[in-house]
Amino acid sequence: MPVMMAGTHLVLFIGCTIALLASSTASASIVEHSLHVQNLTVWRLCRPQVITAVNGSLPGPTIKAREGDTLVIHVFNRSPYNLTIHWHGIFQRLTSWADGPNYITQCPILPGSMYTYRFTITGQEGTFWWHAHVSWLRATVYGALIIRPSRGHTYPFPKPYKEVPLLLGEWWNANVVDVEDVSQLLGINPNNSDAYTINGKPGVLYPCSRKRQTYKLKVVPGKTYLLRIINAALNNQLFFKIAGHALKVVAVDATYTNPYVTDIIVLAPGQTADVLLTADQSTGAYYMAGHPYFNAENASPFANTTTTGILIYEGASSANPKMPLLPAFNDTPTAHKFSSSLTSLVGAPHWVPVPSKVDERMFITIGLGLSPCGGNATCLGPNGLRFSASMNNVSFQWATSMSLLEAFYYNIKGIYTADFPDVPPLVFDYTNRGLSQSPLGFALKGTRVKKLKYNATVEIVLQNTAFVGVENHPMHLHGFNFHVLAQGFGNFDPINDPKKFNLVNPVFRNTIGVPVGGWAVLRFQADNPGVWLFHCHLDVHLPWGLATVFVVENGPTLSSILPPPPADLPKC
Ligand SMILES: *[C@@H]1O[C@H](CO)[C@@H](O)[C@H](O)[C@H]1NC(C)=O
Ligand SMILES: *[C@@H]1O[C@H](CO)[C@@H](O)[C@H](O)[C@H]1NC(C)=O
Ligand SMILES: *[C@@H]1O[C@H](CO)[C@@H](O)[C@H](O)[C@H]1NC(C)=O
Ligand SMILES: *[C@@H]1O[C@H](CO)[C@@H](O)[C@H](O)[C@H]1NC(C)=O
Ligand SMILES: *[C@@H]1O[C@H](CO)[C@@H](O)[C@H](O)[C@H]1NC(C)=O
Ligand SMILES: *[C@@H]1O[C@H](CO)[C@@H](O)[C@H](O)[C@H]1NC(C)=O
Ligand SMILES: *[C@@H]1O[C@H](CO)[C@@H](O)[C@H](O)[C@H]1NC(C)=O
Ligand SMILES: *[C@@H]1O[C@H](CO)[C@@H](O)[C@H](O)[C@H]1NC(C)=O
Ligand SMILES: [Cu+2]
Repeated sequence: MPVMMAGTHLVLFIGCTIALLASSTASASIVEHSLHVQNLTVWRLCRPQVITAVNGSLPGPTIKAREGDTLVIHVFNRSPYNLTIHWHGIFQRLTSWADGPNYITQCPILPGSMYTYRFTITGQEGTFWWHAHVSWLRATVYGALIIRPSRGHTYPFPKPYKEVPLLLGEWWNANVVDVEDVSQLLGINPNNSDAYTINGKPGVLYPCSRKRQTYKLKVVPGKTYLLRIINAALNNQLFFKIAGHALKVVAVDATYTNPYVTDIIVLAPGQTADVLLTADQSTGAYYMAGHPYFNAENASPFANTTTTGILIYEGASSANPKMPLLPAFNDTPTAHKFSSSLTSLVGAPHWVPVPSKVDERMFITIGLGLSPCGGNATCLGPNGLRFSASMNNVSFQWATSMSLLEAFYYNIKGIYTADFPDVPPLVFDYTNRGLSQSPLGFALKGTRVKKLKYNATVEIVLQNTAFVGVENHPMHLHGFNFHVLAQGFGNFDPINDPKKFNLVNPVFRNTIGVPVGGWAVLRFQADNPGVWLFHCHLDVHLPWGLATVFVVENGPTLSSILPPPPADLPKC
C-alpha cells in the first residue's frame, strides 16, 4: 500500500541520517513492495523446468509509482543463488548503493537473506524495468517498473485508453546458471535459447504453446493503447511488429521522443520503447511477433526462432490471425533506420539540452577477442583459447571481496585502479575484417575504472572492432542517460563525423546499440556521485569483460555528496 505524504517536499529515510529533497509537486508517496525470489516449476515447450522466479510468476510483478515517489523494495532471496536487483534506467541520484550490479555497488544478497532497496525517483518518468544483476539470473528474474508523471502532470500526447507492458524475453530448456557456468568453464559460446517470449509466453510457433502459452491482448475497436515494450532478452536484439498496425513511438528508454510512426521497431536488450497503437483496423485477430536482429559476422548459429502473441479485437474470434512479415534476421538497414530516426522531444517533461562544453573526451574500442585459457583448464574456443571481450584493450575483471562502491566510499586501496585509458593503446583500422589476429594482442584482465570530477561533461566515441567478428553491442550506462550525438558505420572520422553531430534534439537514452562494425558518439553530464557500470547488455559478453566503470567524485554541496551506505547493505 502506498503511504501518502501529502503537502510535504521532505522524505525521511528510516534508518538513515540524511534527508533528501524530493523534486515533485504537491505530494510524493512512499511505494513499498516485497519481492520473493525462489524456485518455481513452470511448463514451457512441453516440459517442466525449475526456474528462479519472483513472486511465483514469469515475468515478475510490475511495480508502479509516480515521479517523485520513494520506492522501498524488500527483496527476500529464497533462491539457491546469490542475488542482486538492478532498477534499469533509474538514475539513483545520491543512492548509488541501491543500483544493484553485483560487486559494483553491493555484495550479493545471500540465499536465505533479504535486503531493502530504497531510492527516490527524481526527474524521470516512463518505462523502466528491474532485473537480477548476477550471473544469468535475469533470464527469469525481471519485471516492469512503470513511473507515471507526478500528480497533476500529464503525458506529452493524448491520454491512452489503456497501458500495457510487453516484456520480450528469452527462454532456455535448462537451468540458465548451468548454461552460463559450462560456457565459462570451457571458454565457449553458451547454448542458444530455446524460445523467445512475450510476457513470459513463447507463442504458437513453438511446441505445446498454442493455448495457454500464447500472450493475448484484447482491444476495443477505435481505442488507443500505450504499449510499454521492454527487451528483457539475454543475448539478442529483437525486431517487433504487429500485423496490419502502425506503431507510433513516443518515448524510448523513458525519455520522450518526437512521435515516430513505423511498422517495425528494433530493441536491444536493455532498451525500452513506448508505442501508441490504435485499434483502427477491421475487427479481427492479428499476430504480434518478435525475432532476432542478428548482425554478428562469422558467428556460430543463433536462436533463429520467432515469438508471437495475439491482438484480438473485442467481438472477434481469435482464429486465423494475420501474421506480420518480419525483416530478415540480418537486416541492418532496417534496424539502423529505426535507431537513427529517433529524436528527443524538445521541451517535454525532464528534457535535457546537450551540454556544450566537453571536459573529458574518450575514444573507446569495444569488441570481442580471445585470451589464454588460464591455469591448466581446457578451453574449447578457437585454437584452445577462450572468448574474451575488451574496451580499450582492458577486459573487465569483477571484484569479489567487496563492491567497488565500498572501496570508493571508504577509500580502500587494492580493489580497483583508476587508470582506465581514455584512448586505445594503438590506432589501427578498427573495422578491417581481414586481420588474422588482434593488433591489440590479448587484452589483460583488470578492474580499471575511469574517475570523473563531479559534474564533468563526458564525450565518448564508441568504436566497434572487427577481430573475432564485428557485432552490434548494446552499451548500457548506469546512473545517467546520454545524448546520442551521431552514429555510423566503419571507423569514426574525427574530422568529418563531428560535423554530423545533432546538438539540438538527439535521442537521450541509457542503452545504445552501437552499429555493427561502426561507431556511436555519446555525451553525458556526470552530476551523480557514485560508482556506475558501463557495459554490454548482452549477458554473453559481460563475463567476457565487455564492461568498465565510472567513479564519479563528490561535489561541493550537501546535495552532491554520496550519503553513507544503508546499515543493512549486504557484506561479502
Ligand atoms: C531449487 O532449484 C535448484 C536448481 O534446480 C535445486 O538445486 C534446488 O535444490 C532447489 N531448491 C529447493 C529449495 O527446492
Ligand atoms: C509478492 O509476494 C508477496 C508474498 O506473497 C506479497 O506480500 C507481495 O505483495 C508481492 N509483491 C508484489 C509486488 O506483488
Ligand atoms: C547445451 O546443449 C547441448 C546440446 O543440445 C546439451 O547436450 C547440453 O546439455 C546443453 N548444456 C546445458 C548446460 O544446458
Ligand atoms: C535456423 O537455423 C537453422 C540452422 O541452425 C536452419 O536449419 C534453419 O533453416 C533456420 N531457420 C530459419 C527460420 O532461418
Ligand atoms: C592443475 O590441476 C591440478 C590437478 O587437478 C590442480 O591440483 C592444480 O591446482 C591445477 N593448477 C592450476 C594452476 O590451476
Ligand atoms: C594490450 O594489452 C596486452 C596485455 O596487457 C598487451 O600485451 C598488449 O601489448 C596491449 N596492446 C597494445 C597495442 O598495447
Ligand atoms: C554542471 O555543469 C553545467 C555546465 O555543463 C552547469 O550548467 C550546471 O550548473 C552544473 N551543475 C552543478 C550542480 O554544478
Ligand atoms: C556468493 O557471495 C558470497 C559473498 O560475496 C561469496 O563468498 C560466494 O562465493 C558467492 N557464491 C557464488 C556461488 O558465487
Ligand atoms: Cu556485447
